Amino acid sequence: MAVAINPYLEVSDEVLGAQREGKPVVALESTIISHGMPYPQNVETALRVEEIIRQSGAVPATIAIIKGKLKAGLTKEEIEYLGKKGTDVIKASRRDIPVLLAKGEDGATTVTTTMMIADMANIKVFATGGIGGVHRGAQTTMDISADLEELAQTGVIVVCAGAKSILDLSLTLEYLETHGVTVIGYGTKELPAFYTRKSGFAVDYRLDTPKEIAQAFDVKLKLGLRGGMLVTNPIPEEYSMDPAVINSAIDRAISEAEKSGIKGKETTPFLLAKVKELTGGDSLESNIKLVYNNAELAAKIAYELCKLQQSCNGN
Ligand code: PSU
Ligand code: MN
Repeated sequence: MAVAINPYLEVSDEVLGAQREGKPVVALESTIISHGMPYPQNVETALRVEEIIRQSGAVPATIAIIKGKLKAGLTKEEIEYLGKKGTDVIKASRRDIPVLLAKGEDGATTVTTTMMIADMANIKVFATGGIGGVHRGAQTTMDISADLEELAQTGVIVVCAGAKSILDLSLTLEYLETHGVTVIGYGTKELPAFYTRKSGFAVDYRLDTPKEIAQAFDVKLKLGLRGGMLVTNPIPEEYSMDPAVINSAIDRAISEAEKSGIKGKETTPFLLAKVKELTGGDSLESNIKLVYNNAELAAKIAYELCKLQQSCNGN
């Protein structure tokens, strides 16, 4: 069994069972639980996302670092634990793994570390809300999320709702292009901007079905091409926000972050919390709904990919 050769990886029985039976599995991150949303909505959302994935015929694998182990598949109690501990859990990126594991500590996994652990556990599809990217002002701060580097090197499909305009979307797309990451728009030619369906920037390809997305990724795997794929799924119309409202909140949040000297890994959680505060909670509601929407799409892609993969042909 693959797990035996990695003493730090713990894949849950449910996930292992699903893989053995050739059932689709969808990975989920935990920074969105600890740093992306307040308690108790974070725990409610995390559990509901798992339920949606199950209803869509796949098995959820929420990923986190717990007591020095890389876990794929958490219990309800572990999700509750991370949600309650909130920002006291270390936000763990690639650079944090060696020390956290050596010390036996906990870590909330970002898109980067969730992709890494999913890949170790042979999970190919991952659903989240938004990815990190090139921050506005990166020309001087050099603040570029490690998520982009991970997409360049790790073979996992990441389903998100595009990127928030707390980032420089144009530079984020340039970076992805340079690193050979295909950006797919699900049913759209335009990159969605998380809270809104439009950004004014084009994606690389519009694909209209989960099957087409799975087919493209399957080609990538069969060719042995390094790296992941980014699927951007627009927020459902009824939950999308007024661009003027959300953009002014984002602008204010960014200027407050600058004034307070917020830097490094604190930047994204700070901006997310500020935007939520400035929109009186409306942005949290949209955020939750788009995560559900992404989970459903990811489950469908995982199902189609499973059909295309050798390991699932036995069924
Ligand atoms: N963007 C969101 N919500 C999130 C994050 C980003 O809209 O919860 C989280 C994800 O875990 C992502 C991380 O991987 O923030 C990126 O952090 P940074 O910008 O520090 O790389
Ligand atoms: Mn950063």
